[in-house]
Amino acid sequence: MSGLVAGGTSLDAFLRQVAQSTRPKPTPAQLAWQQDELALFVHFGVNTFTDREWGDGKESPTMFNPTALDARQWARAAKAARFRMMILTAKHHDGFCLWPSATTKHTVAASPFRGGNGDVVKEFADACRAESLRIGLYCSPWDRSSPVYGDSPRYNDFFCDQLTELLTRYGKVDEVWFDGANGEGPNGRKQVYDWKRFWALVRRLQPQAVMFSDAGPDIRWIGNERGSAGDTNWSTMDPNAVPYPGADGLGIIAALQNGDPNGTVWRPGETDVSIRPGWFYHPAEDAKVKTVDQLVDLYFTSVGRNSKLLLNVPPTRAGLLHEIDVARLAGLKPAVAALMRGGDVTRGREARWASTDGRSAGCEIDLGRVATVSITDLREHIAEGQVVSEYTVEGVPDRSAQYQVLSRGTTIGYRKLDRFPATRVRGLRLTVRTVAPLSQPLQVRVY
Ligand code: FUL
Repeated sequence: MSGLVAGGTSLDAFLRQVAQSTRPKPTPAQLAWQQDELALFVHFGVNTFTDREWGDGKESPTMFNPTALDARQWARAAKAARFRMMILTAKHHDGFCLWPSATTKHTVAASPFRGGNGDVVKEFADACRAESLRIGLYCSPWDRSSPVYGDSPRYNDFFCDQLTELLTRYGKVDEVWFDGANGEGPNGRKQVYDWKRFWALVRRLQPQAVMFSDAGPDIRWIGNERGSAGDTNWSTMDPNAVPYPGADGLGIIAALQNGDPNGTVWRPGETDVSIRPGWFYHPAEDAKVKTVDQLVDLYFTSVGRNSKLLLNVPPTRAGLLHEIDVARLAGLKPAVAALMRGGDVTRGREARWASTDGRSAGCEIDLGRVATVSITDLREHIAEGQVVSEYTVEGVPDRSAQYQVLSRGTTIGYRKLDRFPATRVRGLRLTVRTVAPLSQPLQVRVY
């Protein structure tokens, strides 16, 4: 692997090092966010009780009445399913606050929940901590109940006050989630959000938290709610491609799906999708919960495409995750493990790396026995950035046979998983093209 790691004394080696070192890299928080792989989204609020997806802000807070709310049950289900974080809709578009905010009367304090003394955000944060899960909060900018929405400076103050409450009352927060939805329509109220101010406030109050929105600044939306990251998915991005959350126009979805190999910022994509057709719980959807096989597919099209899966599992009116959802959730990781049950066949075998120039590299692995394989799992050392733009994995059952392609694609990044028909192999060959030299050999696992 001598030619792989830029070093040595030649001018060529020096130039390679420069090309590598100027590329964007993740912050420690972005890296930890990605390594978690799985996060649970929790949509809960007045919509749970009205059976709607978007409330209009006119709901009476008295209808919010979960009778058996147990955030520990959510957290235990997440933990048991190997999820590492939970993100709660502290406020959705209807403006109802799941915490007793001083900014509005449209909150849990005006509901029968815990006799008006309840605080769902607190119970949620406590439950996350008890189960060692990271904590994320979603605070919708679009607010249909706030009377000052549309009076831009006043609403921006109001929104900052809400963020301040959320980010100072509940201890450490790891992700702040902003969406770009706005259904006001052409004759609706027009609010100009002060995104720079919101982002600076979050940075000041919770410097370690990553911020998610279509426009980052730390994590970008993946461009759809179907659970599918771009097959080509760079974690680098042109910050001007999506100027603000909710921006639409030509090329925006492609920019979110694919990122940009020449992008100047590190902004990995998060894949949010619901286990049910809706984001909020609706009894009529109990028969439409995604199956374990569907969840496995989502794992491959998100985590397996250099993204992170943010899977929504909405609590019922009782305030509990439904048993069907909990069972499906619990089935995901074991089902992925079952696909890999034969173990990594390259384990303990030497990968002989060769590099022809700074833009390509490859390795061969002799397995020492014939093995049947059906999954490749490739990983770049993303702490130093992302550089692979094309890869091919080939296998051969014996020395006299021809190599055949097992998997091929474009980007790898944190992790690229490919499934293919079971094939008998003894020798493996990986070739990659890169946009800058690899800082370290790729991690290759084959199951
Ligand atoms: C969107 C919202 O409009 C949906 O209701 C949901 O919360 C989804 C995750 O984000 O912007």
